[in-house]
Amino acid sequence: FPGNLLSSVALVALAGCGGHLQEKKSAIRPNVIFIYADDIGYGDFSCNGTSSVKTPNVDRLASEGIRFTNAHACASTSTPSRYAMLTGEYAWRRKGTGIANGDAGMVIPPERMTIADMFKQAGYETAVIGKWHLGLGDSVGTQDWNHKITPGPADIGFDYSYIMAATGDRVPCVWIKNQQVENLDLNDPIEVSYKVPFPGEPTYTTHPELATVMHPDFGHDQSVISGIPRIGYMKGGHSARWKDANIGDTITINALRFIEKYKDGPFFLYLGTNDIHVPRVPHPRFTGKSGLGPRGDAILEFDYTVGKVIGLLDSLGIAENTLIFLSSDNGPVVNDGYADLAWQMLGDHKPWGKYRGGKYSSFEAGTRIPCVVRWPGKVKPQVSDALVSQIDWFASLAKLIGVNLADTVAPDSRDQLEVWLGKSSKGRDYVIEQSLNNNLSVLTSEGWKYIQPNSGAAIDYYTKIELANNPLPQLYDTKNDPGEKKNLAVSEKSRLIKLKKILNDEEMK
Ligand code: NG6
Ligand code: CA
Repeated sequence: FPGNLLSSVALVALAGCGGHLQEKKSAIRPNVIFIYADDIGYGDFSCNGTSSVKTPNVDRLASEGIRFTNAHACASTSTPSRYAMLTGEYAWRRKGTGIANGDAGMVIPPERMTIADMFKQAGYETAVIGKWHLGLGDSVGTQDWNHKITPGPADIGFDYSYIMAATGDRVPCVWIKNQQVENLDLNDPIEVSYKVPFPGEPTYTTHPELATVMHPDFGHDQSVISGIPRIGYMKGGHSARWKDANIGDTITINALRFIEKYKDGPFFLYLGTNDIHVPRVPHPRFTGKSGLGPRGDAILEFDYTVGKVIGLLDSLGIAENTLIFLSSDNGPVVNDGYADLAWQMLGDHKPWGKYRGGKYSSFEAGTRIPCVVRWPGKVKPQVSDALVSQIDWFASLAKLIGVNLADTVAPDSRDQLEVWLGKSSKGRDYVIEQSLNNNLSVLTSEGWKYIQPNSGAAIDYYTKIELANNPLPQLYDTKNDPGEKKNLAVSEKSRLIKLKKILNDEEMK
């Protein structure tokens, strides 16, 4: 047996055994990789049918594994989605889990057990590489970017971290390796503010000519870093600033190095890509290749990353003991604030597939994301229509590796291992969805969807996305009406009451 498939390795503290560690004979411990895309929609991959962009590596993964058609992220924006995925607790239960700025304090408190803690405690080597977007340090604006920043990923279970603090469009635009800024010259210290510009430092408003790589369409008019105007102000750290065209490669290379180093396993790698979040500046070798402009080219770059990862697993001979989850943090957006011709060049491409809305929205395209699970030899290739949610990765993988979770850990996560491994088609009874406005929805396995009444804007002024905010309750039959066009709240009163109760009960927990 390869080292990480030993059959008797998971030591489990069993309740009622006086704290004695007991071996669980049945547990196996594959490597686990999350390839977590940013803003890639259900329809962005060719395996999901409505894409004009060819994604051969994702499609290969799908054909060798399970392609889920009814999989959900926990929220339609990044920070709450990642918070819930990593902690197994819905983000809407916690304050301060909305879209984080680059100077946010750590959103997951160190005392909360994460899925990385779980793997680490079970003896895995753990890493997060790529987009973080979960804050660093004690509280907003208090970080000293020129020294070790704590708390950080190491405090919530990641042995190794190589991250962007927030998003590609937010300062600080630097790589942070094991909680220290990489390539920093201490004679040019970094300062960050989300309140006021630094005196004498140019911004896009004062110096638009500095935007040599990309211009904003809306927002994104503060510090100009590496030729791109961003959200937030940043001073110093010139030697550490990333070049956007290299972000994809930097993340990929670091992920490959980690896999290679720990090939004997078991390892847990959370690989969060920056693709295809704005600003979309894939490497020049992808420029013009999709025919859809930078957004499509960034999808190609994402697919390239996937290809590199699965290619390395093949060449190291560890594909069969590596379980991959590929998914996205939220649904798609076409124009998210930069002048990158995304609408003009969209053509027939449907990032949202047959669903309505997109990123930020309560409509299905907000959280119904692409999802593929591959484990050669263990998982039979198939398409699964089971209703699944990323909230369950935690409890399901705990089950897989033989860890018993205390009741206080991952409270919203349920063991759905059989479904994730394609042995059962009976997924969740319902999933809970969360929008930008923190509006909640319930979708049941029968396809009934209830969206809470909300006074927010119906359509986002800038992105043009239909947010599904409506002062009246909405009820859709998504099996027969996947585009959520016909509100049945009045004619299906009893169903409405039933779904409302599910949501109320969840909120009371
Ligand atoms: C929005 C940004 C958007 C993106 C988003 C977070 C503007 C106008 N829009 O506020 O560009 O950064 O936040 O995206 O600033 S997420 O995928 O990380 O949640
Ligand atoms: Ca996102």
